[in-house]
Amino acid sequence: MASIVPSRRVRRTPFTDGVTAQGVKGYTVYNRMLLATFFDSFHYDCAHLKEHVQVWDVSCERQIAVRGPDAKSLMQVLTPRDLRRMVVGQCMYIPVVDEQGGMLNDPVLVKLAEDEYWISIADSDLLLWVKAIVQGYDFNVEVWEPDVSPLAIQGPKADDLMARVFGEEIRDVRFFRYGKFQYQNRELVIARSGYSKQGGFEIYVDGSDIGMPLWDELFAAGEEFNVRAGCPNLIERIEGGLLSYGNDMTSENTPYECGLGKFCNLETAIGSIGRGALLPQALTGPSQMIRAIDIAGEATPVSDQAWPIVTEGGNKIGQVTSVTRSFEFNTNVAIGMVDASHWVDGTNVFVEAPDGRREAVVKEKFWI
Ligand code: THG
Repeated sequence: MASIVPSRRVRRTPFTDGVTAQGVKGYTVYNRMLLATFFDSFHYDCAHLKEHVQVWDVSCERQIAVRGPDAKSLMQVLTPRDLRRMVVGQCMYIPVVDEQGGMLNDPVLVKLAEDEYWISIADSDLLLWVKAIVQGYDFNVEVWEPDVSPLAIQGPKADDLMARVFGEEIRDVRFFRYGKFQYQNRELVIARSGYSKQGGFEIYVDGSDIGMPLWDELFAAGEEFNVRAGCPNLIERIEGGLLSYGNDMTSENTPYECGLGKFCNLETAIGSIGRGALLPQALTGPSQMIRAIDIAGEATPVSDQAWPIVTEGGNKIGQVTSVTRSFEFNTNVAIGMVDASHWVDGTNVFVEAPDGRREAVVKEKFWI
């Protein structure tokens, strides 16, 4: 495929010079911003991620800042997840749905203060929705996109690298909690989170001006840990079942279909948008659900189209939404949406790949 031509519409990040210098080979666009897709190859990047440590420019995980007396009420209107027990210093993965219960986004919510949050969004224009809800409900809050760019440090050596730069206390940060750490006289929010199953942190870099100095310091300190530039890795995220908004689910899907029912508390999330629409499905369960799909045969190509999942007789019973070759598991790993009739673990199905029909198995557990 041809390259992405630079333009002001496709925003660069505070780390783009660093990403370029590290030899990025592929880009995608996410929240109208550059996001690297690979540096060496998906395979090499994946193997390195599982063994060492990587620095990821995930600036495209833009923040929606919400501050004011009604911030807490606003957030509970925006998500069917019960936020009453969320404390300052905590992060939560929250479904955000429309009035029909359709997924609008699956952000990480960061609670900065009783009256202040960051919504760390996936790839959809959630800022418009939040601003409109604030207007419609007449909430007393400010809503804006701050100059905050997440930098993820992922991999088994992430703690060692981060301790070098931010001190030993970084090791005490618990999963989906954050601490505040000093860097160049600025307080940075650093959470133990990130879009991989290999462990690590996300630094919410507050101010573009400190972006490259921090990037360079991480690479200098990481030399002995074999640090490399990386990015959310297609293989590892499918093996781990990490969902990609726009790929694995859209506003056509409910959180129950996405396996995010555990993040919906309809009994207590009173007043949340979409609650009424979701109630029946909360009782009966969805009619289709996201599943791991193990696809036989030669290495599949990556794809920008959903591949039908069919029965032997050719009836469509689902679709593959993300797929790639896994070298660790020596098979084609995929995420798909599968009808209730075929979603039980171990069900044999067929996938209509571009190069022909393949045997596949539906799995209830992902590979990692
Ligand atoms: N970090 C931050 N912002 C983000 C992402 C992120 N915004 C966009 C996108 N990623 C949002 N989507 C996800 C999807 C999965 C997870 C986080 C954000 C995730 N899931 C864990 C899992 O499934 O194992 C844990 C979820 C939980 O138990 O709460 O981490 O990556 N800042």
